Amino acid sequence: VRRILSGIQPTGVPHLGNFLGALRQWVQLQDQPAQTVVYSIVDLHALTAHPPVPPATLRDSIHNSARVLLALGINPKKSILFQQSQVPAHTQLQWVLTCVTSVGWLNRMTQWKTKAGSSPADAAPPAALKMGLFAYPVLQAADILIYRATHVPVGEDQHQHLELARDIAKVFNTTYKTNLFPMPQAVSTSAKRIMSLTDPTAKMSKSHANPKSRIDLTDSDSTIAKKVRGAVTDSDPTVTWDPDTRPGVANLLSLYAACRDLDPASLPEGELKGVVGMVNLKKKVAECVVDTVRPVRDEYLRLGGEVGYVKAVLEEGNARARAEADATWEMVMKAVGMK
Ligand code: AQP
Repeated sequence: VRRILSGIQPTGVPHLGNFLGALRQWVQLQDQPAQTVVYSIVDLHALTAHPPVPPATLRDSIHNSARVLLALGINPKKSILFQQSQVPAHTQLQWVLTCVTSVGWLNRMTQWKTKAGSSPADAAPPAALKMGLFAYPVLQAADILIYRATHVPVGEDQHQHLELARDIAKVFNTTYKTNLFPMPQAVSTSAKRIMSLTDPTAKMSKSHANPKSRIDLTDSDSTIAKKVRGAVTDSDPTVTWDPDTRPGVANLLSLYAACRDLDPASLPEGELKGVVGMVNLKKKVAECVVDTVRPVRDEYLRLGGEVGYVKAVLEEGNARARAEADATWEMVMKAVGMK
């Protein structure tokens, strides 16, 4: 039986990169028979943001993330939608996993190295960096393993962390001579990493300071058009697929392709044949992004009048997730000898 788990950080409003890289797939996966599907708003992970997210903002982001997830089609009858911090077994398991995870493994994590800003791979990270950021992938492994998940739909940027979760599962099983944790495997979309509109060499990110760098799933049609118009490209007016030399144009083509389920390399000689000039390309891209975002945003706005419903969905999800997670925690305590 498949057990599916994934999560999203409430560090802001989910954006188009989250949607095309992961969330769209969350919706599709919940329609298959005989499986357990668990989707988490991972607020404990959001505490690793620096500077910290102000409490009132975090509270709003948790609620708004739930609203966006419901708006894009997560169905609480088919999936358990819950808030991570309300299920204590995540952090309980994290501690146990921390005790079998090597510091060397965590030091190799690209996200840690990027966020730590230590570009030479062997440079020591600044001492003021927080333990939470370093241990983030262990909590992520606990998020997955506490549901004994077999399938994890995540964007390409998270594959290294998932690989680590498998290593941690393996070392736990070996250390405690058990087969408690199955090896979780990634489920990927064809949309790879969606890049920032203002810097096509960095990924589109919720927590980036410049809101023009991303398209939020709650943006109006005119905001989307404005952001796409402002996207960084280059001075060549032709439309070609050259991710290495023309990353800005490639990112626009990737967006178009992902929204329409096409191969981006095929666009210059296919659907976008004859399009010349960045203004024209951006018009085309804005149109298809608007078509993709509009239904989600409209439902999000409608759910603004249903605060009680959104809260009730999370509360019920929290209780169901606790039951699932506590069952695994019992098994972990027995395997380790705490019970
Ligand atoms: N740019 C992206 N392109 C494709 N997929 C992406 N994902 C994130 N950014 C992109 C995927 O979205 C899911 C949820 O992400 P997350 O909230 O757990 O954390 P993140 O990867 O750190 O996303 P952000 O938006 O960059 O958040 P911040 O700024 O808070 O760090 C994941 O499956 C991720 O792969």
